[in-house]
Amino acid sequence: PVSRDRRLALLGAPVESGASRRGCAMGPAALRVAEIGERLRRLGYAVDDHGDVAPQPVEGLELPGKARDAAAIAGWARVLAERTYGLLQDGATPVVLGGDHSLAMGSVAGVARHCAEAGRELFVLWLDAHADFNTPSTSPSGNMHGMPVACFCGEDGFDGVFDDAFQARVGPANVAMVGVRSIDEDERTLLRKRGVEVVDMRAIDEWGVAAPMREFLRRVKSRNGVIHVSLDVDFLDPGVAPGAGTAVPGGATYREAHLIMELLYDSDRVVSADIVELNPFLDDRGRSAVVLAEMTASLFGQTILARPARPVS
Ligand code: EXY
Ligand code: MN
Ligand code: MN
Ligand code: MN
Repeated sequence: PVSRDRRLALLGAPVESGASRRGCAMGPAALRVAEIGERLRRLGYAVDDHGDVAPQPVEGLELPGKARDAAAIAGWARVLAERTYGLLQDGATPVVLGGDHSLAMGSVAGVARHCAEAGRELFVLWLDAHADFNTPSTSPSGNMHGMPVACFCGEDGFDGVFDDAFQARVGPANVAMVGVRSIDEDERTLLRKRGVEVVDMRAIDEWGVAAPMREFLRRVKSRNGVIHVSLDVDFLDPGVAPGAGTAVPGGATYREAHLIMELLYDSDRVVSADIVELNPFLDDRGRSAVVLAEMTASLFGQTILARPARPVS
């Protein structure tokens, strides 16, 4: 059985200027109303809610190309890198509550630094309708929530976001994207060039989620790696989770999403997570907040099925 004597650390990051629409700043509050902490405590974990972080003040950062509000986004990224790194160094499991997906520039930077220092290979599982692999020079919108993966994979165009302490990167081959169904042209070219694994919704419809997930987990295990899970609400079908600012039809079903979480829990290799892009202003009576809170509980061992979870072969 997978240990539950870990301490889980909730960290709110009410950032929204990376997104195209306002509203994600209310995400952490909505996830707390959905009892995300209490659900995890009921599973037996010690859960510390550290409240919401405040961004570092950053003056005059200009990124070449289109990157709206780059200085402010960098301010959030820097504080999140420091905090997630510190929590992992203290032996806790950070769960960052967003806020828009630009926050992952910071959370993953912190996890990557910890893993580099601990000599553990880091893999990132990106659950999203989008690849978030744009750079300031490829982005069609300049919205930085479409850029975090390119940033932590070390693509050009993000100089100055972090100081020297947080230069650790994730290799593009160590990123697996699941649920993708909306990619920009230049983004697609860059993804191919870098060899990022993209399990799009077509692949899920043909193979289901279990086969690609088992392959990913086998690779992680073969490298004795650890996993950072980044869950974007728009990974789910909008019918399941309407509270998304960049919703795309044809997303993961409720069960496909839960199965991914259950397989991740069985792997016992998840060291950190982001739960992002929830926009309560667009939600339907908190439905999406509850689904995300349930998904997080599944990620840490709550099974909604009768039989006990079987270990991944
Ligand atoms: N690819 C589009 C862009 O870069 O503007 C849309 C990105 C949406 C990103 C959301 C967080 O997943
Ligand atoms: Mn995203
Ligand atoms: Mn998305
Ligand atoms: Mn399907």
